[in-house]
Amino acid sequence: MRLIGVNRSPYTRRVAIALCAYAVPFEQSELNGFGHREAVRALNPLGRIPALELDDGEVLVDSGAILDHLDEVHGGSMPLAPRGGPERRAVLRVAALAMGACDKGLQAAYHRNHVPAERRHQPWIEDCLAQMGHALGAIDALLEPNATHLLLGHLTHADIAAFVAERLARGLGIDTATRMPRLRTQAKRLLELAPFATTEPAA
Ligand SMILES: N[C@@H](CCC(=O)N[C@@H](CS)C(=O)NCC(=O)O)C(=O)O
Repeated sequence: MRLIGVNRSPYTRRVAIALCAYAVPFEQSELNGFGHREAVRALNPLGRIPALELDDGEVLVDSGAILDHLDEVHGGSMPLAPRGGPERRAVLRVAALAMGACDKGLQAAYHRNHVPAERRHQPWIEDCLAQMGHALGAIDALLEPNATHLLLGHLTHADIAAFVAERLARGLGIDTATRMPRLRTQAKRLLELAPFATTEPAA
C-alpha cells in the first residue's frame, strides 16, 4: 500500500495517522499537488493529495473516501468511526467541522500565496480564517477539560481531524492556545502517541 502526499497536508496526515493507528504497513510518496502536478494528476485526475494506492493497483482519492475504506477493511470491532447510529453521526459531524475548517484555512492560504499582492482581498482571507476559528471553537467547546478524547472515550476520526485542523490553524497564525485551549492541550497529548508522533512533518 502506498500513500501519496506529504504530512504537511492535513488531509494526507489524517490518513497517515489512521494507517498507523490500524497498524497497516504502508510506503509514502512525498508528492504535493503544486510541486508535483503531473505525478499527482497521474494518480488523482483532480491533482490533489492524498491518494492511496492499494496493493492491487487501485487508487483511492479524497481523505474521507480513503478513511471509509480503511475503516471497513481494518476497523474490526472498533473502527475509528462507529459503523452506524448516533455515535457514527457524532464522530462524522466533528470530523466534517474540522476538515471544513481545514478547507477554509487552505482557501485563505491559497489566496495569500497565489493571488498577486495588488489583487489580494484581505477581508476574504479574514473571513475564511474567522470561519476556521469558529468551527474549531465549537469543537473546543465539546472537549471535557481533562478528556483525552472528544467522543466515546477512545480515539476516533473526530480526534484525528481536530488534531490536524488545530495544527493547520496554528500554522496560519491562529492563537489556538488562547482561543481553543482545550483543543490545544488535547493536541499536545495526542502528539505523545505513536500514530501522531511518527507522522509529524519536519519543521
Ligand atoms: N477534500 C480533499 C481535499 C484535498 C486537498 O485539498 N489537498 C490539497 C493539499 S492539502 C491539495 O492537494 N491541493 C492542491 C490543489 O487543490 O490543487 C481531501 O479530503 O482529500
